[in-house]
Amino acid sequence: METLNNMLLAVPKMATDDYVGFTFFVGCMAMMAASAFFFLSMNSFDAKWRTSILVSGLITFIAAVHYYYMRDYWATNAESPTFFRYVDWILTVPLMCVEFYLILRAAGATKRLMWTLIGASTVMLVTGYAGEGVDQANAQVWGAVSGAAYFYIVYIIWFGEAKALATSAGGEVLKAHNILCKFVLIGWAIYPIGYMAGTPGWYEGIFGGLDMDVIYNIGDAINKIGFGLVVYNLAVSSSSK
Ligand SMILES: *C/C=C(C)/C=C/C=C(C)/C=C/C1=C(C)CCCC1(C)C
Repeated sequence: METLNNMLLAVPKMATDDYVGFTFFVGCMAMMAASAFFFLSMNSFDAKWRTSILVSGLITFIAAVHYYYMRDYWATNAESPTFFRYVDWILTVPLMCVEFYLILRAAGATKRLMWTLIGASTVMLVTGYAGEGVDQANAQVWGAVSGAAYFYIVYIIWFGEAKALATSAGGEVLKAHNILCKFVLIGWAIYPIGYMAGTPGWYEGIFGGLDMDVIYNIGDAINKIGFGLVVYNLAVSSSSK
C-alpha cells in the first residue's frame, strides 16, 4: 500500500523546518504568478514597451520552470541543485542585461553595450559555477574573478556608458534606470553571500552558518520579480502620457 501510494502520488514529505524546500516551493509559485501577470498585461502598453514587458515575463517564466525542477531535485536528493541553478542564471541574467539595453535604446544604446553587459555577466556566472560546482578547493579564487566581472557591470551602469545614456534620456527612463542600478548593487550582492555560505574559504567563519539555497532563493524572488516590476512601472508611467 505504501509503495502503491508512492508510485501513484510520489509527492515526498516536506518537514516544517525545511526552509530550502519551502522557499523552492513558494519561489516556483511566485515566479509563475509573476509570469502570468507580465504576459497578460503586455498588450495594454504602447508597442515600444511590449518587448521590455515580454522580457520581464520570460525572466520569471524561465525561473518558474527551473524552480519546478530545483524543488523536485531538492525533495528527492536533499542536495543543492547547483547545475539547474546556474542554467537558470545563465539564461535569465543576460536577459536582465537586455532590459537595460531595451529601456536605453531610444536614448541611443548600442548593441555593443548590450553584448558587453552580457559578456561580463557570462564571465561572472561561468567562474561562479567553476568555484561552486567544479573546483570547490579554489572557490575563493573563482569567486574573486566572478566578483570582478560583477563590479564591471556595476561600473558600466552606475558610472559608465549606460549611466550617460540614462542621464541624456532623463525623466521616467532615468528614474527606472537608477532603481535597476540599485537592484544590481544591493539585490545582486545577496548572491555572493550565498556563495560564501556554501563554499570553503576565508569567509567561512562569517557566512558558514547560513543556508546557501535559502539566500539564493530570496535573492531570485527580489531580483527577478522586482526588476520586472520596475520595468512594468516604467511602461505604465510612460504609456499613460
Ligand atoms: C535571477 C538571477 C540573478 C539576478 C543572479 C545573479 C547572480 C549573481 C549576481 C552572482 C554573483 C556571484 C558573485 C558576484 C561572486 C560569487 C559567485 C556568484 C556567481 C554567486
